[in-house]
Amino acid sequence: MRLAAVVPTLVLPFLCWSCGLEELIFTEATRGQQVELPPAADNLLEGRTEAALAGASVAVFSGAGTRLEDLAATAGPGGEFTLEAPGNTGFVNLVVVATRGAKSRWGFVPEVPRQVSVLDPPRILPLWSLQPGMDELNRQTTLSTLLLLAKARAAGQTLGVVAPGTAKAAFSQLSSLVTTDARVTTLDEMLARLDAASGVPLRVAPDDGASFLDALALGPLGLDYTGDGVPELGTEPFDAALAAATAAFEFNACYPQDRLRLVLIADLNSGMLDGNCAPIERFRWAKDEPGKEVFVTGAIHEDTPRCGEVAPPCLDGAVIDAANQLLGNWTPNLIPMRDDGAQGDAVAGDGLWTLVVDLPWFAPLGADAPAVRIGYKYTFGFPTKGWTGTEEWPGNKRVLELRDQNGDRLITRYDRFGDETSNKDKSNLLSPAKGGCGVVVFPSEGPREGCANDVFESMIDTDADCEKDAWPSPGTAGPLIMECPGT
Ligand SMILES: [Ca+2]
Ligand SMILES: [Ca+2]
Ligand SMILES: [Ca+2]
Ligand SMILES: [Ca+2]
Repeated sequence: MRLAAVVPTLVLPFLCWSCGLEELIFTEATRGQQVELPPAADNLLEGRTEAALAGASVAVFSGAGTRLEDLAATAGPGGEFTLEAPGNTGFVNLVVVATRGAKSRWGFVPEVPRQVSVLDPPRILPLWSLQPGMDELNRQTTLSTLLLLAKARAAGQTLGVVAPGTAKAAFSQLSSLVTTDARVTTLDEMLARLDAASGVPLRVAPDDGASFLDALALGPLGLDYTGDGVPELGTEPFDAALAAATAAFEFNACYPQDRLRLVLIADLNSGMLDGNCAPIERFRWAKDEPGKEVFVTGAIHEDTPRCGEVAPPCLDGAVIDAANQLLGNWTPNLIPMRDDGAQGDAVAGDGLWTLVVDLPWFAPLGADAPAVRIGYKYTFGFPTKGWTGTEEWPGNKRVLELRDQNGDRLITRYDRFGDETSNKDKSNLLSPAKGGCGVVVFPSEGPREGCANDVFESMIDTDADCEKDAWPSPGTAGPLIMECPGT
């Protein structure tokens, strides 16, 4: 880190511990000095598996089922392990999986708070302090975690969108249901039989519709996991028992109705193709210089309904002003994007720059109804520098209407830096053959023959065949969630 070399001369003369080094560093950083924030110290998540799994490898998954590659450990001879979680990131609804041979034990962690200050030392967080019942990973924690995952899936969601407090309470409740509710007891007994025979061959994130139980692990002769003396070859009895047990408890995912999380991803890699399937000239307008970084700037779009001018739904002027500040309000090279693997950026140094920002929002009343829109543009520059030689292109902006297109309660917009065929509002270079007409049109403006409307989050082409094939990953960002009223 450059910090160690720079800070002593730059900051120490002003240093008083009571006034807070962190504030000073932020001030210097936002003034554009060559100062980097020191990373926050790790959160050390201390857990334990039951002794039978001593030496197990420990992996961590997000509530949506993504393996978090950087969080891994090996259990010691007593089953103890420590996961080193980066302190600059808060996590919710983590699934911890300890595996040794065919045996595995699952556990659940509702919330790991990020470190408060970069000055704080590494923080030790025993898993039991984050989730009651997590003193050790055992069959009970496996059962409870499985039920949380299955409950979310039964509602057409993932555990990632459940309010952590709601999931935490449900997890605690499940340890008593196993003795009081026959549906949960039946499932627990199946897990016990499977474990005695072959380990618990479960999958955290089975494909859509597939069983959490790995049928292949049942072997060619099957296993009697129902306890009637007849081996099962398939997962149906298990799936039915799991469905019944998920009906034994309740939780709901609740979302704020006045905010929506936006994940902007700007791809700065070379060799990218635009909407015409032609190479993108990244540095046609921006100058390529070492040490530059990607910034974004923008504001709530002027078409967004403003309260006092139109009937609700609308945004208040003060709310719009605050959001404009979050977006940089058209000051270039002010709001940095991140390619350091933190705060929503999935992978450090991969040329995909990420900004996660929570914006004011209302649900539009229909497909053609007014909605919250933003204008924005990327720059490649040094902090506080002007537009010249840094912006993607002069004069135009990108436009985006905040409508969730794939039901994940996030707006994830992946853009290729300098792509003049995308959501660039004017002088758009998408060819007529690809649906271009020189400008970008919102569908709510009515059909306009021959005009593209690339104004939403959209699928992307991940394999360079010029066909869109997948929704972009929101990285480590999850949707905004809240405790449900009355729970
Ligand atoms: Ca059986
Ligand atoms: Ca990245
Ligand atoms: Ca979405
Ligand atoms: Ca493709």
